[in-house]
Parts: sequence; C-alpha cells; structure tokens
Amino acid sequence: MSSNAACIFCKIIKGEIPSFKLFESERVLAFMDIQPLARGHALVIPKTHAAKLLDVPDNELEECMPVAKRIAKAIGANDYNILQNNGRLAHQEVDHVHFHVIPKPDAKQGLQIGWPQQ
Ligand code: IU
Repeated sequence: MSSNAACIFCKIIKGEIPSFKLFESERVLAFMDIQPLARGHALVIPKTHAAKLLDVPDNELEECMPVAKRIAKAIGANDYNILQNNGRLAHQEVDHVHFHVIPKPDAKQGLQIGWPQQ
C-alpha cells in the first residue's frame, strides 16, 4: 500500500493526525469530516494513496462502497448523498480519494446542506 508523506489523509491513516474513526480495515478507513456540511458527515477512504478514482486499486475501491453503506445506515438519515470529487473543477480539495457520506437532515431540523461556493 503506497503512502504519501505530504498527504493529510495518509497522515490520518498513520495516526499522525487525530481523527474520529468510524471504521477501519486493512484497506479502508472511515472517519468524521472535520468541517461537516451536515451533522454526521463522514468520509470513506482507501488506504492506498491515490489522488483520483482511476488511480485506486480495484480491491480497495470495492470495499469503500459497503463501508459507505454501513455508515449511511448507522447515521440513520433517510436521505443522504454519497459524493466523490475528482479534480479542482469538480470541488476536490484533498488529493487522496474519498467518498463523502452526507446525511440530508429533514426539514424539521432546519438544516440545509450546501456545497461550498468557490
Ligand atoms: P473534497 O471532496 O476534496 O472537496 O473534500 C475534502 C473534505 O475533507 C472536506 O469535506 C473537508 O472538510 C475534509 N477534511 C477533513 O475531514 N479533514 C482534514 O484534515 C481536511 C479536510 I485538510
């Protein structure tokens, strides 16, 4: 599994930067997003350092979706987004592939999810 010493998510994987971990296996890590777009916003990442989706080994990618599914279930939101951005024009800020799990709070909670404007 390759790692990038300058990558913030690789540092999170190695435990050099703290995170609120939700799930960890040999190939995948899930943790709470540090700047959540909604309460419960989590990230699922393959452990291999890969900037974009096409660079991720299939066996790691295959484990990401079941983990995203488990997290969506655990969060318990009826409505939610699973998002994965590739490249600056597509809103990617951290160059280590990650899947967002973003619950959509119901109207009663009065919260709105908005993707940050550039
Ligand atoms: P993006 O898809 O690359 O735009 O999303 C990056 C996400 O990583 C964003 O939601 C950040 O809040 C999140 N994040 C984080 O959880 N911890 C960090 O140390 C950093 C970014 I830097």
